[in-house]
Amino acid sequence: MAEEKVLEELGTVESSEAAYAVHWKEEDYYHPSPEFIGQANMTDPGIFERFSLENFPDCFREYAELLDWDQYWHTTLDTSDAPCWKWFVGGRLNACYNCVDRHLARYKNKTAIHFVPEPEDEPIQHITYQELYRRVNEVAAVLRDFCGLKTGDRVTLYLPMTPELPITMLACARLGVIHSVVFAGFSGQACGDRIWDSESRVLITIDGYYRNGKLLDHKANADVAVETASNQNVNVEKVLVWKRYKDRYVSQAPMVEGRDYFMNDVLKNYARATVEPVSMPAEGILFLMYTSGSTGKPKGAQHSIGGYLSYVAAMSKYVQDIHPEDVYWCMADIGWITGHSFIVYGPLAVAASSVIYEGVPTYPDAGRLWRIAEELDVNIFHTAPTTIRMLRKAGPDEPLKYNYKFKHMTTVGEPIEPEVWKWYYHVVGKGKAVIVDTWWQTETGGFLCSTVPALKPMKPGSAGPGVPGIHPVIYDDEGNEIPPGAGKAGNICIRNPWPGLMQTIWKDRDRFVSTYFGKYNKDPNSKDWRDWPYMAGDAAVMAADGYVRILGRVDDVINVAGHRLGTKEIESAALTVEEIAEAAVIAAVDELRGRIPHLYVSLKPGYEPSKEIEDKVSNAVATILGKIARPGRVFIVPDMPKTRSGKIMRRILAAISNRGDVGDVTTLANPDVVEAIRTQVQG
Ligand code: 6R9
Repeated sequence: MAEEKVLEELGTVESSEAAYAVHWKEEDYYHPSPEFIGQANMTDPGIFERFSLENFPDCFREYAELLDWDQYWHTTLDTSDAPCWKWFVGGRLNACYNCVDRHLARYKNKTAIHFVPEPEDEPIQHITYQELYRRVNEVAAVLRDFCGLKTGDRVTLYLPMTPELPITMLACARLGVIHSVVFAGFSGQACGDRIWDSESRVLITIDGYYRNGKLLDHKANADVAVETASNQNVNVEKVLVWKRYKDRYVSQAPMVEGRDYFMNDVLKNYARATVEPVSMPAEGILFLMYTSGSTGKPKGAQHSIGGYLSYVAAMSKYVQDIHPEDVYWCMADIGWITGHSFIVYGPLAVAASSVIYEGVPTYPDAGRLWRIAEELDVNIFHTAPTTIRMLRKAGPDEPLKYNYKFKHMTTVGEPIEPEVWKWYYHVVGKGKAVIVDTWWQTETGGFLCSTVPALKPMKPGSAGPGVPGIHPVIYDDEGNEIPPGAGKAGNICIRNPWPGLMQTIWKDRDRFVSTYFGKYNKDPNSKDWRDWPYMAGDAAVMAADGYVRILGRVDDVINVAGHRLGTKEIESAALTVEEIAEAAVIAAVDELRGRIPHLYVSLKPGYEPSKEIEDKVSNAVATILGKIARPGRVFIVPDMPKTRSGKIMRRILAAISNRGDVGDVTTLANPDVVEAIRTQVQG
């Protein structure tokens, strides 16, 4: 294991060379049961032929036809502004209509959302499609008539896992208002920076919510967000505050006169209001989703309406195999892309009954999830390796005590170790459910690599081949293809555009082009999509069968428990502490969370290392970026290992944290410090 982990690690942090050899044992295939195949949405092997590159781009009409259009498109793919691809040009539709209104004829009494509060004594809410329709319309009326929002405006939603979040998102989509959802676990400051970048005049939040047995005061964070934005000259005019309980306000933060309004009160004036869904161009903007990049500034991935919704609807139907009769539960947070695509837009577009759970998976005990699954008769389950590892540790035999029955399970967010995959398969899935390991990104809207479950066998630890319409390729640093089965890792790219790919980075086209296309584009003036492979930023290996195994990030983004954190963001936060001179963060392998940040800092002259300084640094990171970014360890070191040009060698620090080989250090400016740090860290 050690060798594989270290190789992965070097790739995760600072890859100087894309291609390196990888050694592991090929895993055996696992096959779907005849029972699963018999009921699956996609059983036609011809789909791969239909989505071959010869049929590109017209093949993607098949996905778009899953939606209801007000007007059909005249051009499937417009490449004139390469690589900002435009899909289904000329088409018009409304995303909210497709996720709600169109289901009323057949499913109005069917549950759209099962909301499970964390406190186990609070009743589960079952929101039907009819009720969802009514609530979304009322909120849309508030946004339009009370807030004055119109098509193209941005709104920041700083909301946790309660039904108010998807309801507010859908209300925005109904009006063509662009939502930017900020994960509720992020700090107020982080939210404020995102309000600032998106120039949102309205913030929608909630007074409080439950996590791990505690009622958290969220409005207090929202106030920090508004202040942070206004310090950067973006003034939030209105803050709409949902109440976790209709009859009481659970935050200590005062409501600001003339700025803050209780959504629940305002809504009373809009009871039973209806708002016509605005017919939007396919190329309109549905939402922004901020993700960490390699510089300090988070980037707003900008997703379209027609292309995005077509793509996620198809993925929910064919890869997740969701039927309207299923009860589908994705454990991700809606504040991340997985929640946008695979709790809200994809599942609702295919008329799913979707579970939203407020709390943490192991509260109050390791049986909680399985009790929920049993009670609601969940049959499709979707979570991340970090949660699977946590559940496996907390209650390895717990699932077997409950009488639920999954037909399908998903894993997403990080590479899953084959041992963990097998526990998921045998214990959580009881050996009956298929697993799809879906590799994709905030930027890509929906899945890139995964098996189509009735058509391809599973292989533990491998995501699978490209989904229909996605053609992955592995390049070395020089742009040569590494053939399948070569046993060498490289940069995974996608040869072709697809409708789910983001349109650009909000207000930063140059960054979009250089980050995702800069390395392998041969001619910046080309309008031919073949000249613009999309570079995902992950290192990967492709086996002879075309299955892809993802090794981790090649750029300096750390993936902690499935959440991406920019090294620069963490380091900048550490540098806000007065005593700190330099900071370097690396991804340390952690049994439970996959990766945790280890932060190495050096002090300004005149300061002595102390526990207080370590705590100060750790707290600064948690306050500025949120608890998720809190470093697992802070090491105060005498100096950073550096190249002669002064570049900090994070790779060496990663090798020390992970007890790997530091390699040749003789070319460093200060080779002696490596030994000193190793002794300090490893003892
Ligand atoms: C959907 C999501 C994207 C990064 C991605 C990769 C890692 C995601 C994975 C996976 C291995 C999988 N990643 N899914 N690695 N196997 N099935 O997670 O989006 O938050 O943008 O992260 O996550 O490194 O580049 P996002």
